[in-house]
Amino acid sequence: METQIKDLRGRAEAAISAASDLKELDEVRVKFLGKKGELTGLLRGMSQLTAEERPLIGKIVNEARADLEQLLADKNSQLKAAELQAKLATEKIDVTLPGRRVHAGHLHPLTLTLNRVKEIFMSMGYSVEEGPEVETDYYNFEALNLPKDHPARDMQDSFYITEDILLRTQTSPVQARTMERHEPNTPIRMIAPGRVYRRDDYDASHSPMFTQVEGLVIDEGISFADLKGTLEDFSKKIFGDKTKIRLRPSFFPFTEPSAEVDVSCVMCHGEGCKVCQGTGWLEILGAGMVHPDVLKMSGYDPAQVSGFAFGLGIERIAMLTYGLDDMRLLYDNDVRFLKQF
Ligand code: 2U9
Repeated sequence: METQIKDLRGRAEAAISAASDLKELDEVRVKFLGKKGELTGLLRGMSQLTAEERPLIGKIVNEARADLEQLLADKNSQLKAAELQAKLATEKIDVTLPGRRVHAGHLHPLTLTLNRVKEIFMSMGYSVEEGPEVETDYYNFEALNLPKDHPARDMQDSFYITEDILLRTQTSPVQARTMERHEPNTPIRMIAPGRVYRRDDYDASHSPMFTQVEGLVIDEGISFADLKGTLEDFSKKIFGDKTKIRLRPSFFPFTEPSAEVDVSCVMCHGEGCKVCQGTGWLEILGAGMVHPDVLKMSGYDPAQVSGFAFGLGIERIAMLTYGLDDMRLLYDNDVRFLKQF
């Protein structure tokens, strides 16, 4: 029996050392040390031994089991370490690979243009006021000297919600509301930026919705010279120092006198080109002295104070500063266009 144990030990040791993975090693364990394994089988045969032989053989079997278990444990850790090593080799991280770019958005060209216009007027001490886009007929028309039957209402074909409520056609109602909020005859120096709505075509130069900035200055002794100086200053700041302005007589129901304001062409500086249609001038602003009746309507006294007002379209300024030939580019939200700003 001793030789049988020795032989079993030899085969088991060889099998353990030959095992190339954990599965194989476990098979070896079951074959030799398992419940139905060879060593257990040998133990069963001990019943045939004499009383003297039994403790001796028992000791040898136990030693063999302990040694083989130790060998199995050692081999087990060795194989586990090798498997981990192999896994690490395939999962290597290349820290030199370039990172994934995070695409951050940025402000829309219209917002950039509006921000620039706001900055210029804020630097001149203007406040920025806002108001509702859904307006009453009173603030949109009546308070601005456009009574119900006034033909000039047709100039701004409107989107009505009810007979008395409409989408504002200009930001002027914000000025009327601001005047009403003020103590009568106290100075105002404000701009009102925002979206306005008119029934219009949708093409390269028209849109039923666009962005306006209107301005209003009221104080004692405000004159047409203040208006002209302010708009000249603004034009130079937005289009460059060499920009000239030119005023032509015009008509608006809420201002008297009224003017259209042109700037020297931003492309050709007055030489005449495609953008200015050969004239050397671009129309960008409407302006005038606030009509006395408009002052009165909002609680101001035209005998004590006077004021000027102006209005411009942000889309037009954006198209001129960025050289765009189609206004719809500003509304399409095509990322290929937007990412250029
Ligand atoms: C009050 C008094 C006066 C606002 C003004 C204009 C002239 C004007 C248009 C130009 C092109 C807007 O973008 S545009 O369509 N605006 O020409 N707007 S004066 O006058 C006011 C407003 C409110 C109480």
